[in-house]
Amino acid sequence: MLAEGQAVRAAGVHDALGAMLAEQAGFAAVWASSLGISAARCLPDASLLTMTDYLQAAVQMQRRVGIPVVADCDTGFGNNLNIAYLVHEYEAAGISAVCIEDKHYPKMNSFAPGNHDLLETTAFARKISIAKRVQSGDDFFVIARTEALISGLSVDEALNRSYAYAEAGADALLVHSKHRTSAEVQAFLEQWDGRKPVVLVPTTYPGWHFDDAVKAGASVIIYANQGLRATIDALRATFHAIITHGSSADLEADLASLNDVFELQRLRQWQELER
Ligand code: SPV
Ligand code: MG
Repeated sequence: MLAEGQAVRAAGVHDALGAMLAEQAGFAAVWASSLGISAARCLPDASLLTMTDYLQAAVQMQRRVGIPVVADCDTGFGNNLNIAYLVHEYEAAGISAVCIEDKHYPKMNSFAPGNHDLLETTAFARKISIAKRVQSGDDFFVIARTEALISGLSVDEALNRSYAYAEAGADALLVHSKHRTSAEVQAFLEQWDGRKPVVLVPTTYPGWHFDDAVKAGASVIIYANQGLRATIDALRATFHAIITHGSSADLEADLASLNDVFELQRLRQWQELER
């Protein structure tokens, strides 16, 4: 889609069920979110889970959907050799795209208080060039993510870093921002020369319509945690109602049916295998 100039929407998910629901809703890709995968274990998104944990989660998603899984690989889980190992493992496992960010390992989630210091530009560019050098096929996609704006640096710094990462071979640049409006990323897009697609994550500026983001020059928009937050609210409200009302009767009309569950499990196709 990117090669044809089409913009892509990706939904952040933490498991195969979320990936399938995103695909059914019409998303062109899923984002195997480090925040979501950690939160599903009630752990902070702070490099506590290992590469193997994240890889397994991404593979579980990719096996069940036809759209690409973009694996959020944090900082690449270590140094240059960890990057090379990551690319070997993810590519061999059939994951289409990885995203690696320019913070130090261990990293902290972009919206959480903590250390958001960045690697030197050249050091991270080297990680990207190693990632691209060790991939074996032509289709593997490496997104370089700069946390420059998250760590309080300027749009110019984000641009300088993005150009350096593009030169190092990145297939796309993710520019993360925690600004309350799209102003910061719009300033970035106005100056970006378009040599590679730009990926945005409008968590703190949710009012920016997809069409407007695309008009401004964005190519991929990741709705990183809306699904996770919806899940939390849905489970909390459901469990609370059952405890409060003493039964689930009042809820039934608003709950997915068991047939719906069986469809998502492709139960009929599985049962046909036995015939
Ligand atoms: C994620 O979803 O894990 C991300 C996006 O990396 S953010 O949580 O905004 O850092
Ligand atoms: Mg993440």
